[in-house]
Amino acid sequence: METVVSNPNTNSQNYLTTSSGSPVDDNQNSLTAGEYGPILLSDFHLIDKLAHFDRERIPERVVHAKGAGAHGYFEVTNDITRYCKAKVFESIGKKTDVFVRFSTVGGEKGSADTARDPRGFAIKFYTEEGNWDMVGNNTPVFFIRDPLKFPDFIHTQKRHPATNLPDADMFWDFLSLVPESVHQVTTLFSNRGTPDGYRHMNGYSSHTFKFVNSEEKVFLCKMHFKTNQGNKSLNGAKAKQLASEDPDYSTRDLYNAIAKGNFPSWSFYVQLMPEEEAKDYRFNVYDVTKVWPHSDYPLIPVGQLVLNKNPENYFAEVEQAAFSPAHLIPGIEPSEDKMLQGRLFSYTDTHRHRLGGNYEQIPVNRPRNALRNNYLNRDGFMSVMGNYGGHVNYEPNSFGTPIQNKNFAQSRKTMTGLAARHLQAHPNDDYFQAGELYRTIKRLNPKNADDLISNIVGHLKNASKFIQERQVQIFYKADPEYGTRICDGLQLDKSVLI
Ligand code: HDE
Repeated sequence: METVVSNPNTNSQNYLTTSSGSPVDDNQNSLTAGEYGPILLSDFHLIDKLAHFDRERIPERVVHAKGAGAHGYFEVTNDITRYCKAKVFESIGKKTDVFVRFSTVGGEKGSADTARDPRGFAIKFYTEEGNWDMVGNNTPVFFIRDPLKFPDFIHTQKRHPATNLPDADMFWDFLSLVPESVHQVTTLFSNRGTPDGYRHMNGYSSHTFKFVNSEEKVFLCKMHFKTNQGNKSLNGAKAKQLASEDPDYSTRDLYNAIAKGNFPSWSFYVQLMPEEEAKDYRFNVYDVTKVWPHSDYPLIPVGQLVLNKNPENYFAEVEQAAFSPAHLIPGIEPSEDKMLQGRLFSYTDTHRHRLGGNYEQIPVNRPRNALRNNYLNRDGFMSVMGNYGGHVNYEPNSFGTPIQNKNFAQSRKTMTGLAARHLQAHPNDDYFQAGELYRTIKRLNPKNADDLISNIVGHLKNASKFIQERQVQIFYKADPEYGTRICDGLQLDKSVLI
């Protein structure tokens, strides 16, 4: 469990100072009236130190609280300029700085890295057209397809309001009432649900985005980052063992690999669909519970993502990193995916709560390769970059400040429809890809299908019987054999399957 850490002394001055910069004569003994007397208010150093300590914690991320991060670069290896005009893809060999944060989802900041959970896979590309954040997971799909369900779903994966304990009833009650979750549930309980650290897993945009080329043609796009280290998973027993023996397993593995010069990398591919093909495709291509078959939309290589530098300070760079799917650049746009639309609001909202309104001035979040010319958002807590000096703070104005440029307009699309709370109902759609996934896992390695069944049974058995029965029916609809095996594992009466 050794961690390789460099600990440079960055302080050129050889004496300690207060936070206002004046020399400290004694950092061991408080200033008191007499040897046994009370402490004096004039001990600024003590008061400053305690007061700062009292404020050391910021709100942890409501999801994805436990994570690790690293710096690196993205390099273009294939020309995709006919699909996307974003400058980050401009020429083969072009390199762009990145910062990546990996995470688990449900656990708190101190929770175990090896929990059965999706893993976050968030990349900040510091492009010259501003920061582009690809905020994905290690799974190509998600549990739900409407953002209105997200807080409820997350509540069920966390702690019970009364007991403050994870609760199998809550966990499965929600999932069994929301059958669209079964594809992701199948992924989660397969061995991919407990990856062997962060280096041995893929990353996916999961959502459909839009790539736009210089002629304003739109290609719907799903992004894949395939690990060059090979996919490796832990089996359920090993993951549980590590959770107690080395709860920071993935964090340590990533840090040590980079510290030893063993830089992890991922190959970036896209699946592209001309936008006009979407309406006649056999399922809703904006539905984040679905993958696009590679036989219809093959993977197109784009480049390499390499992580080659550990953070120097965890809090400054990893804890304060603020990713958002709304941080996009010309040529990369959100699609109509409802989940993605909800996310466009939620992330920057959480940053304002967690880090403050000027979160994008924090060095890790600054658009460091682009000119940040927004002199309209001024003031607020922690405006630490000069606040645009004497620039006027409105536009239009008569003083020659930077102005809008219509060349950067997003692609256009006609939208019509009834404003209503539309049910995204697609008959049978909830089940068929989950069934396909079960059959693929079994075809590739029957042992992995056995693990999937025992992982589900081992968890679902803790829920109430009526919930087990409802959930088994969902697995059965995905694939009769899949449902029957879980039914048998739980020793339920097979009549529930009819
Ligand atoms: Fe997130 N998610 N999410 N999410 N998510 C957050 O933002 C949210 C979703 C993902 O390393 C939060 O900065 C909503 C899908 C990652 O800092 C929050 C919905 C996918 C990270 C939030 C989703 C993700 C987050 C918490 C449904 C994969 C960690 C802290 C509409 C495609 C980023 C934060 C990091 C973090 C909201 C669903 C990935 C609260 C509302 C789907 C990798 O804003």
